[in-house]
Amino acid sequence: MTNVLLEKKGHVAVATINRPRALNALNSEVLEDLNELVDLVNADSEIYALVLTGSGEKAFVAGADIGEMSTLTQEEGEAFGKKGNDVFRKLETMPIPTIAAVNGFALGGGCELSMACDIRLCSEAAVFGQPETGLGITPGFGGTQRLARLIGPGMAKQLIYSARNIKAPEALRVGLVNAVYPAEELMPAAEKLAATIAANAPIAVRACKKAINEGLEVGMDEAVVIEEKLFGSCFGTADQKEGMGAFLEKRKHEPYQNK
Ligand code: CO8
Repeated sequence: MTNVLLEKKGHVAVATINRPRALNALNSEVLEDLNELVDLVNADSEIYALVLTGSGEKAFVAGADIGEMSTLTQEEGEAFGKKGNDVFRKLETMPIPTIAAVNGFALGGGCELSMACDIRLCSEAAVFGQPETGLGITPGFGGTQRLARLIGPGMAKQLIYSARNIKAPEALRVGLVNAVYPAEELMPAAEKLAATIAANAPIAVRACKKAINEGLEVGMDEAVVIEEKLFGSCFGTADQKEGMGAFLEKRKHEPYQNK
């Protein structure tokens, strides 16, 4: 995995997309490394939350690699879109929570990558956008779908049709990011949030992610049943017993054991 760096800090993993000479643009190799990253993190039961960022001062990810895409045939274009979609869907459905720390340009595939994470925080220098129609293509790594779900179809259509980039304050206003930080405060804030999440009962946190993600795909009658089952499953865990026991005994709970 040469294009993605992985560091563990307690129960938090920090992954950095590391192709700074091309502003971390997503070529096939980077997509393969992202795929491997998800496998590695999923296989490590000690990791409870993941922060994803980009290397360098300028970019989170400046998009899919335009050089690699420029000569694709129709079939190859569809296959490249599927390759990205498969990786992003795998990231989106990872059991643990994911936070995108957007430290600069998040354009095209970069904006799409951030949207495949659960939470987006960004620096004041961040720029988001789906510039694809200006390049003669549609967003191809889930942008038409996730942007519309995140910020509503009206604003998503405006941004995608116009190919207009937006800066951090506007991204905050439209609900694309949860918070904006000065550049030097972004990673500490993202890691602090990840550590806060990681200190809660991991099985319960994972159940919440599953309930929200799966519930959003179905009608409310089915959605509440998804929640009921996951809620019920928590009562089979040692962490639930410790968490509620500690409350009733008026003491701080022991660190959760992920069981
Ligand atoms: N792909 C390949 N190389 C890139 C990309 C990219 N997306 N973005 C930047 N680079 C490279 C530049 O070519 C340059 O390389 P070099 O030094 O060898 O010339 C290097 O990174 C630095 O970039 P700039 O010199 O352009 O830096 P600036 O600070 O002047 O500009 C920008 C920064 C504004 C981010 C500018 O680089 C830019 O506009 N980049 C392209 C942004 C873009 O349009 N992204 C969307 C791409 S399309 C997409 O993501 C579709 C996703 C779905 C695909 C589905 C396919 C089927």
